[in-house]
Amino acid sequence: MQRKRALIVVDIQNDFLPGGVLAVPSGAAVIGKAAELMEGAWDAVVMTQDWHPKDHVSFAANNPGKSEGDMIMLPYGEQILWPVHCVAGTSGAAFPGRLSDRNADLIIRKGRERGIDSYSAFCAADGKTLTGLAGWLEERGITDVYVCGLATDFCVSYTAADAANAGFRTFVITDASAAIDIGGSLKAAEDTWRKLGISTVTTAEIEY
Ligand code: VGL
Ligand code: ZN
Repeated sequence: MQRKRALIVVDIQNDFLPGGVLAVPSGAAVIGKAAELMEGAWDAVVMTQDWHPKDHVSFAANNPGKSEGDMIMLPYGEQILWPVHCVAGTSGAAFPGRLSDRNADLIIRKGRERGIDSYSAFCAADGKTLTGLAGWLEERGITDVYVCGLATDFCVSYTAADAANAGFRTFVITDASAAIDIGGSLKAAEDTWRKLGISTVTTAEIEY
């Protein structure tokens, strides 16, 4: 079988970068790596953007009496509360200037529904609301999915897990990703990758 590879660049947005409201430590280093990857010979390149309405349920400010980092219970399960971030159309939600979307075939915007958070590029946090990305990749004959971006232990990991569960051979590009690492979240992500047969690679190991 001919293998076809897709690159998914997850949430490299100003709010997750130094100076942003939810800056991922060492997030800046991934911009150059991701930009370099996006110049490679992929069969498809997908970017994602966290893209929330102002009144999104995942913002601590929209949950009276709650603070950032608190957990609340929603119909679909536990939800961690974040600072206000990646509000649709703001500069915080934009890609940094150094990361061009020129080579993107598809840009997925997620977290647009007020009451449901969305880490994965494939599916919202309710486990039901699909973005259509699995079908989009399948219809193009993609067999292998490479995921990088921010944050390793949230949106990158959830995207990789859903890719693996959808039947794609899945890789996380570690040096083109950076983690938030709260409450053991990076270790939990790595455990999930092992269970699902997700491999890790570095940008230098990818051959075109
Ligand atoms: C993300 C927290 C909240 C991410 C998105 O892109 O990893 N993290 N929303
Ligand atoms: Zn978000």
